[in-house]
Amino acid sequence: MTTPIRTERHDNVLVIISDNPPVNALGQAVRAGLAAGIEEALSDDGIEAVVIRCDGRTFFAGADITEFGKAPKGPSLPEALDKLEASDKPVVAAIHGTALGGGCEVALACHYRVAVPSAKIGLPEVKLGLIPGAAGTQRLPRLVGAEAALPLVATGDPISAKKAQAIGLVDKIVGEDSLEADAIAFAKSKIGQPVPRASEGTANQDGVKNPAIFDDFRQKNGRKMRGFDAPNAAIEAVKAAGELPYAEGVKKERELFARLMGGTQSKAMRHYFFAERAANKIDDVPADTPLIPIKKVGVIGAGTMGGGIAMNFLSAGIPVTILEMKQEALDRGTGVMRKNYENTAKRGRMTVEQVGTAMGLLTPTLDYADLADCDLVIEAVYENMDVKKEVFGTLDGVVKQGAILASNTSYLNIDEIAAATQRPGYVLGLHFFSPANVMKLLEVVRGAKTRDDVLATSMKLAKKIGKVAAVSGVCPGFIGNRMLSKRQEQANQLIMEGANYWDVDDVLLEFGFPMGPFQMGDLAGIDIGWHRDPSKVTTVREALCAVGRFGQKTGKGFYDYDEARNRTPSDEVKTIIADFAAKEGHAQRDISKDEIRERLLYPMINEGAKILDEKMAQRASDIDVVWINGYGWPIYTGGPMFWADTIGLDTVVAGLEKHGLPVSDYLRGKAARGETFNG
Ligand code: 3H9
Repeated sequence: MTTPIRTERHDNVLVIISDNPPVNALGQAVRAGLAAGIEEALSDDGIEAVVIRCDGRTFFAGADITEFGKAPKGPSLPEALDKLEASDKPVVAAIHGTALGGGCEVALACHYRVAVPSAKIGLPEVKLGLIPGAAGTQRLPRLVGAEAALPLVATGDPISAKKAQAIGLVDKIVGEDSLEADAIAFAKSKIGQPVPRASEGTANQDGVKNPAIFDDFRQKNGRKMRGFDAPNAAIEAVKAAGELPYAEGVKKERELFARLMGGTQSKAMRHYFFAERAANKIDDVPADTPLIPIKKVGVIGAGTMGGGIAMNFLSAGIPVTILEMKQEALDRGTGVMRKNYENTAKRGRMTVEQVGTAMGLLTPTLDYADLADCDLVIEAVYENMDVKKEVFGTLDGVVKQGAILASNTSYLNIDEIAAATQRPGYVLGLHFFSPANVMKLLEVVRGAKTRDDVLATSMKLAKKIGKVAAVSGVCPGFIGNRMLSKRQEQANQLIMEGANYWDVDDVLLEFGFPMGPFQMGDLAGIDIGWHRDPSKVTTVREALCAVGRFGQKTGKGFYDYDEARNRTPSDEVKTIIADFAAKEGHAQRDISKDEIRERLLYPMINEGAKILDEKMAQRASDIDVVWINGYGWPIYTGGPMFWADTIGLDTVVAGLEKHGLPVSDYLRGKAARGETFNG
């Protein structure tokens, strides 16, 4: 049997090397190999120091998540790491790539840490609904202090090697191309000195002297932590590191870890971890499909959407030619892009030079001919089939053969758009979400004739520009908006039947969405698409527009807003809705929040089931990926389909029937067979 761990002697230094692709996850064989490596070093008098490093693209990226929930096989990571730390021969972690989670804990159990400049170090367990479980919450604060440890443990965001050195987590930054040699030299320089152990550090006392750091952290990050269990447990564990002796702190960490591991949130977030990676794979497109090189991108339309789309590519260093019909619109659009970048720079998330570099890659134009040499052109014009067809017809005549033509349409038929060209195989939908430079989701819409290489290239490109992609078939609204329309239908219906519109919003807020549909309407502007005739009122939205309630921008929409944009329900709107409902002949009644929740969410599950049945989504988890990244579905419930699995499909069917709502055969069948969507 081949083992993922081997050792090599370099004079009096034993180098323990892990080779467990793709990310050196700390599975059982790796843990056993590490423990054996340390035993080898300790039992050999000729060895005076140890280096631990990894082959491949990264240092240990954490525990092997696929082992979670299965019967544990020893040695456990805490056992292996205690053995390592107990060594009186100095042990040095040589870090490249990402030292994450259990990988960071390996490094913490070593007596010293050296890293290449490009390395990143972090404890992302909270992103899996967990906290570190191999003493990371206890060793880290003792090494770097509670204040520096808190953000690492409770937000899960990794830090650079440079930052890690600044807080005392890394002892030395070494050469990018000489990690092993530099780590060996460093280890040799420590021979004969007493070994420093993180578990014996005293930096954790900062949190005891100044306990306000915990409340400050909670206050600063409260909004991001809303609804999540793990960050609070993370704070508790770091606090315990200051208050309890090491062994008791470790016990506390283990209790918290075990509780989270057994809870629904962590199951949901682990589901999401694998869902995001699965979404990137297209079942019938071979993984080795040759890709089309994308060196230059064209964007049609410099409005909010086009500008946002273009920024994704500029930020990734890909030149963009952006086209508008009129100079004024072009100037306005590129001006907004520059301003967005400058604001990012003001917030310290970009340097002024980077703004210059990104904008330097942008070529504004009024002439289609300038798009001729683009490898990919994305159209982001008005949602109208005739307009889109005309644009694609023009593009087909101008842009070089072999280039991809994509539409950013949010619901139109891609096959019909593709038919306006002589190259339907090169046409697909790339549906970005607004604001397109911020929102993570990219729905990749696969037309009937879209070629494999066009799809594979789009998935790869999505990753390059930092998006999470999911493939949808051609159907109105694709995956996301198709399901959204079912929720919106119920939201509108509920307020006609007497539900308070703020209750509808609050139900979604309490579920974990960032906002409800009426708040969303106010934010986006109720007057979008309004015909501007106050005498013509056929919907509640038109009634609100008729009295100048356009949303947040006019200080009133569904809600009244104060200067800080806090919302208060409006009596005027309540009356408008009641009058409208009376005119339409709807009887009003009190509607409970339970009914509201069921009627908003269960029809979405039913629609998701139909999407699966029609094979518009490849797998249920792709739907979860779409809703979590594009619509703010709370990740700690795992997405709509995983959530339905956790509450039981029979519950969903019974709820739909109770409210007289349609149930698809697919959903009914799965529920009757006691199945789940996610297997
Ligand atoms: C932990 O450590 C708990 C401890 O505190 C306590 C223990 C007692 N396990 O992301 P990629 C797979 S919790 C198993 O596409 P990239 C992944 O599924 C863990 N598998 O690559 C994919 O498989 P496939 C804390 C893993 O270059 C393949 O590797 N650590 C694991 O874009 C490539 O992954 C984390 O949460 C794993 N830990 O990004 C870090 N990690 O090819 C999780 C990856 O079949 N990992 N795989 O689809 C990451 O964040 C990214 O994978 C990383 C590389 C940044 C490392």
